[in-house]
Amino acid sequence: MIAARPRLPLLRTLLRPAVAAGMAALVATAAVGAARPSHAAPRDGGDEVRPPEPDQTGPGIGTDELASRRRRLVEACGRGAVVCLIGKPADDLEEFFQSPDFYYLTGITEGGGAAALRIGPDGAYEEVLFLPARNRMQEQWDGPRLYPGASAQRQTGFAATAPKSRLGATLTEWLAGEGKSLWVAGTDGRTVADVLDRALPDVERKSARSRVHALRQIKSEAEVAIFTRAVEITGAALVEAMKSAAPKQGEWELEAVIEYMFRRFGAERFGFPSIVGSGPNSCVLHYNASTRRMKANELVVCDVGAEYRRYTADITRTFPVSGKWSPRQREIYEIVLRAQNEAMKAVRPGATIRSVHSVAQRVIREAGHGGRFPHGTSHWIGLEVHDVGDYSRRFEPGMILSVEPGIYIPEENIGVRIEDDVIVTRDGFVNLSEGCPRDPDEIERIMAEGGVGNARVAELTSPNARPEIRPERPTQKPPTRKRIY
Ligand SMILES: [Mn+2]
Repeated sequence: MIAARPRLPLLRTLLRPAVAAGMAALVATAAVGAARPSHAAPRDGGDEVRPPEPDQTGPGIGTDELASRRRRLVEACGRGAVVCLIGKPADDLEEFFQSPDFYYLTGITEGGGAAALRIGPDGAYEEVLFLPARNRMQEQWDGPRLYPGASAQRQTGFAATAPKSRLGATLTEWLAGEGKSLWVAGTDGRTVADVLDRALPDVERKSARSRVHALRQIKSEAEVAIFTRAVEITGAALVEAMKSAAPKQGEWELEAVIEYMFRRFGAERFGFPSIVGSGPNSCVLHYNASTRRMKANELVVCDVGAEYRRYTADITRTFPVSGKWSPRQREIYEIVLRAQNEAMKAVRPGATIRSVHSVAQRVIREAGHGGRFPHGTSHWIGLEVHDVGDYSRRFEPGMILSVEPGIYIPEENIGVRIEDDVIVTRDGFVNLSEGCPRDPDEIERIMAEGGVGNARVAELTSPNARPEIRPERPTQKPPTRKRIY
């Protein structure tokens, strides 16, 4: 997916797809980690319940790593900092999706939580997780949820938990004395205001947002493992799309193949609405209606990303609907491929998004298509498809970015974009999506095979005519039924 210019920080929120209601009731697998035994609910006080076990076979993030992120945040805020993290409020009517910052720091996917963090007077790190009190009536509707107690401590790795109603009192106590300041991170500003205005109407607060985002920019090994899975799934989906594509097929069918593959390999959902644009739609950068039938001799651009454990991949492949490039399509494709390869080679510590972009621009300009590359080459990727963080920050090992040049020629119905996800290493980069073919000959070979989208399925048997909603009115009155009771 292409980063809009100017960048829209809310894009991800606006694009957020439907979230299965059940997800809200789960603490992320990532957060729960492997340390938890997979059977028998713990018996704290005899009646404690916990959310059902999510699938834990894939990579995850341990509670130790989450705790160290929180601690690093407090340290980054400086001496005397008290940090308040606020999650999205619980809401059973709207689809729930946890704030990425709060999720990054706590691993909690449920609503209504908050946390207080500080370096205590004795120099030791302290933290408390605040949760809504248990509501058994609500559990009948939403299933078990986190509530204050030993079970939540175990699941989240927080050293202490307390009822949400104690948040204000705890912060007030921690902020007493000289040289203290309240830093806030987590959900959007309005929610923060709602919560803190009630708890601490007179305390001045500072935003810890940019500090959280700076942490999020450098991915840990565990994050890279999760992200790599998201990339692998997305690559497999694109290969299946290449195999499945055929003239007369609907864009929606190709989109369904891709999204089926996401789910088949355990991705929770797509990280952004899939872009599957054929012919004229290949030139529409954020086309996602997918309502057109593809024609032979056209290209189709598939810009898609599986979301796995909340991390989203973002890969684009362009291929000929009929499985064979026309000479002109191949010519344009090879320019974009060259621009992408050259731009990737510029990825190394110390480089910037701007410097990578200028390489891609130069290759495309020198090939005579300077005015046909209207978007940026790169954006950060992670928990959000257009991930947070300073876009002018020099590359450091562990940063993940897209490299996605494109050329669009609407008058020829030719739009080509190629996008891969690369990670900055100590001495250069690794293309994490290398496994998804880009070579035009290899794409032709793959497309000669059939895919899941070509499988024979039962035909619909209903007649094409508009079905009768109501039988014709009888000309005679029906006989009156005898009342039998
Ligand atoms: Mn992208």
